[in-house]
Amino acid sequence: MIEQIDHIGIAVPSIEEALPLFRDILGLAYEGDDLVEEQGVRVAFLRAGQVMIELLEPTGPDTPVGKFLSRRGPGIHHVAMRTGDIHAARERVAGAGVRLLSDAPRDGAHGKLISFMHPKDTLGVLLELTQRRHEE
Ligand code: CMX
Repeated sequence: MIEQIDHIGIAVPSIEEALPLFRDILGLAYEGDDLVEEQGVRVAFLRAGQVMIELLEPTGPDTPVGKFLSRRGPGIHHVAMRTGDIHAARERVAGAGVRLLSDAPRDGAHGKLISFMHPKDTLGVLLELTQRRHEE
């Protein structure tokens, strides 16, 4: 059902201030940024082989990432699992009793479809299902 880890989301107060570590010191290729207004977050992608690092900067304090930062500070926010069929993946996890945080897949960065599972049902780790649009 899951093909690979798609990306690891890291919450940061400022993408601009986080970029020197990931891009300049670690040497990851910067692959652009995006504003996901629905989630209240600006994201920047850096390639680490087949997996992306997604830096997440909140657009305000009353957003999921803004609240995460104020409670915990910067750190790993979520792990995204890539699937070729997000609808089937949603049915499978929901059938196992894992709560999904939306009634249907939502639009994520770079035109992907995404769905989050509740971290209370996934061992404290916020897990995201993600499907690239062209695979629909
Ligand atoms: N990882 C693990 N646990 C998390 C978490 C995270 N990223 N975010 C919140 N939690 C935990 C909190 O620690 C808290 O636990 P306790 O009750 O034990 O203290 C609990 O979840 C509730 O946290 P909260 O701050 O009160 O936040 P809410 O209940 O309002 O929301 C959640 C929590 C997960 C439902 C919400 O953050 C959410 O909907 N997240 C999914 C959307 C999202 O994160 N979008 C940004 C990324 C966008 C993208 O990648 O495109």
